[in-house]
Amino acid sequence: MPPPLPPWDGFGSGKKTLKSKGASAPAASAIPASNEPRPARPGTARPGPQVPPNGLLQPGRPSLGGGGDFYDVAFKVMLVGDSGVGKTCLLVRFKDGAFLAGTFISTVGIDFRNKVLDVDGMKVKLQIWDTAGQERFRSVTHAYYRDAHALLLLYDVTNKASFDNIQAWLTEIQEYAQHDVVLMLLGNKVDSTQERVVKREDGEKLAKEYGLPFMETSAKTGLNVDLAFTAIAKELKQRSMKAPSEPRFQLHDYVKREGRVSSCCRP
Ligand SMILES: Nc1nc2c(ncn2[C@@H]2O[C@H](COP(=O)(O)OP(=O)(O)O)[C@@H](O)[C@H]2O)c(=O)[nH]1
Ligand SMILES: [Mg+2]
Repeated sequence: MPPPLPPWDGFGSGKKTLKSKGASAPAASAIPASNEPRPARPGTARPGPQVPPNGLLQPGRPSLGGGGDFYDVAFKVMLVGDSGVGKTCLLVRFKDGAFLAGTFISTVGIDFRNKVLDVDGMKVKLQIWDTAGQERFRSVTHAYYRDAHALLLLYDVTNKASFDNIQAWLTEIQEYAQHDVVLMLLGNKVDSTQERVVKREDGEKLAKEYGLPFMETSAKTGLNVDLAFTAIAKELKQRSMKAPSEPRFQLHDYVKREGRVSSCCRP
């Protein structure tokens, strides 16, 4: 077992210090600098037309993307967690409002999807990256972490090992992600009440230990899926504003207030 990590201080603290190997500007309003060529990922296409050749988004630059999506500000979000926890399904649920049952999806994987959200009158584009199979060997290309403005870290409430591995994922994230990356812990598959082995309280306890916002989700029923991405978008949007006119968005409070508890059968 790796030694316990200190509580996550990457957000909510207002600190803007960054790791020396990261960006030199606040991560939420500036794209992390990365001059290294983006490593090719097996079986995936290059980023679509919305993304410049260097693979980076340009927050603050309204654009007409491939899907005709105007936006004011854009961010990269990454889904991480063990293989099979439901990352691809979560992304498909959020983007298309559908659930992909069966096992084929876990081998296919997808690259990324864009979705533009209206956040308090501002068009916030999220470019959401799926880890497309690499998580099986926990070999997610480290450059991807560095580029991410937000990470959704998932475990599966029906799979204890995926929960136990969260600490290892946090070690990776702490090593390779931006210091002030927005990070949220999600316990997925709460619709599977019979198979549940990780209690909601266990997820809450772990999240508290590391200072992370936490929710339970279901890609199958859609529970809290939109909310998770909306919360991320709100936090990122506010961070990107140089002199926010509104009171500071409180991610933890928002998630606590708005999150729905699965209606049935706590173990
Ligand atoms: N019951 C249930 N099954 C899910 C949920 N999310 C994903 N799955 C199933 O779990 C398996 C793995 O999902 P997938 O999205 O491929 O996981 P990934 O490897 O993390 O991308 C698939 O068979 C999905 O249908 C969920 O919220 N509830
Ligand atoms: Mg997948």
